[in-house]
Amino acid sequence: MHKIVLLRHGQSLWNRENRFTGWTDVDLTERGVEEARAAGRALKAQGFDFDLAFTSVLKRAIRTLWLVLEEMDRVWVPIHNSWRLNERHYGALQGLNKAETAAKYGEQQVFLWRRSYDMAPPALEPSDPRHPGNDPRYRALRPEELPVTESLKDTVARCASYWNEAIAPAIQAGRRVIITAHGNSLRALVKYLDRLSDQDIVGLNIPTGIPLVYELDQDLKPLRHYYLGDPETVAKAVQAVANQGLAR
Ligand code: DG2
Repeated sequence: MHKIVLLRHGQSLWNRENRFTGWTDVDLTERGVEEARAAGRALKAQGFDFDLAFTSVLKRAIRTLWLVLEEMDRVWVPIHNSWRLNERHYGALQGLNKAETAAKYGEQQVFLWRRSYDMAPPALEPSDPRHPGNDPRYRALRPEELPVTESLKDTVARCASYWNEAIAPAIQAGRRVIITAHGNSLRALVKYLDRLSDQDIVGLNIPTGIPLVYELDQDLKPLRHYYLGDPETVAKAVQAVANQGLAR
């Protein structure tokens, strides 16, 4: 049996401001830093240990991982960064406040943009300064690999290919793995691992900073999963994520 840990980064500056973030590289808030440290302490207290870590190329997930490893006295654990674990690209919505967007376009439209499986938000224009082609960290990517918007389906495709090429072989070789990533790149991984239907993934929300443990059989099929946290606190945090798209 293999055990892996999935962790959404701690609260980011734009989580606090309730803005669509996507590939925007915002840092953690003080609360986010504390969430990450608390996750590290909880993992250590529960006897978890890691040989290898995977994360995105966005600093909110990277810093969360650093803080977890620091709390566990494991800063030497090798880290693999990949853009394929980045948050879903939120296209032209990036930077907009979710509640204001719901007030303007309707809660149903925002719900579809946030949670429908195959609908992508409006794309960035090629001339938009936010275009990933302007960011040096993506220089090695082919132009056709650079998203200007993504549906969750697009995110599943890149996360699943990274899982199969990099993460699954490491787990099968006996490495104990932690993955720190984002609300939607983790929803994508969960959809892929649990073979959730396109309908069932719509209702899944992942809170910041609470470790999600997956137990996998020898073929990496999930046996069970659970959050490392008080169930009532987890349920409230999950509901708060769902509510971010309400006009208020
Ligand atoms: C959030 C997720 O991503 O947003 O891009 O706004 O996990 O990096 O904070 P994260 C964003 P929702 O899909 O929950 O609106």
